[in-house]
Amino acid sequence: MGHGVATAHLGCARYLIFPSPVAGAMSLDFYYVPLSPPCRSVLLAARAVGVKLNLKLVDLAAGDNLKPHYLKMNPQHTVPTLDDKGFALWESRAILGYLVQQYGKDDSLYPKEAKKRALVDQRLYFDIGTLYQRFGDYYYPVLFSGAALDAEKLKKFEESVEFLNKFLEGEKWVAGSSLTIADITIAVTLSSAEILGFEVSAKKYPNVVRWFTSAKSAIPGYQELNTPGLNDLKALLPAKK
Ligand SMILES: N[C@@H](CCC(=O)N[C@@H](CS)C(=O)NCC(=O)O)C(=O)O
Repeated sequence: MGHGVATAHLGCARYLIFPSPVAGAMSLDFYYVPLSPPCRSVLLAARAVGVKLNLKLVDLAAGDNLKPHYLKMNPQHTVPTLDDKGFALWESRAILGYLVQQYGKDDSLYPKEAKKRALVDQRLYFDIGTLYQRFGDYYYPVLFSGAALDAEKLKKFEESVEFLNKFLEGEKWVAGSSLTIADITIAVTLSSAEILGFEVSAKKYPNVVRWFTSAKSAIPGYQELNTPGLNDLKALLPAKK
């Protein structure tokens, strides 16, 4: 989501009930907005790792992220931002890697072995630079600037889902044989497109559909942590005339 997000009712009260804390775990301050896909990736990764987040809802419309204390922590003023006892980190995919390395019980979500990690990184960069980028190029002008859907931008997004379909040929997960943080961030991107009306077609993208179905049940807390923000995103769609 770009700058100047026109927000969205943030529905604060509803979010105070999640995510459920993990008993005995450490707590990290987490600045977020549920409708933001990068924020939802972090919620899911934290649950998968077993880290409790001390949730701090940021009201972008009110400029919470432009206040001095926020800018001191993150001069780029984006959500999500993690504050681990004074260590501030933003960029969701960097946060996902950090959570696994710092707090994971093992490295399965972000393997240490060079080639396995390189493959996860490739998929993370594919998401930030291609899949999520093209998703945003297509949908965000409609949600935040009142623009019309652009067929050329849709073609570019469809091409990126076709790439994903090819990556998944004969593979259970997006970066090898086990679930990783790349599955989390890519599932969040795809679910965000789906809620906004993109058809994840079994005919066009059979491998993606097979993987997406598995990911939705294998990612811990998927429905609980992803669905409320998806619904908020959908509510930003202009009413059909
Ligand atoms: N690549 C970043 C994107 C962060 C981003 O653009 N966040 C948006 C909300 S989805 C935001 O903070 N917008 C307000 C601003 O940039 O001031 C990530 O994955 O964390």
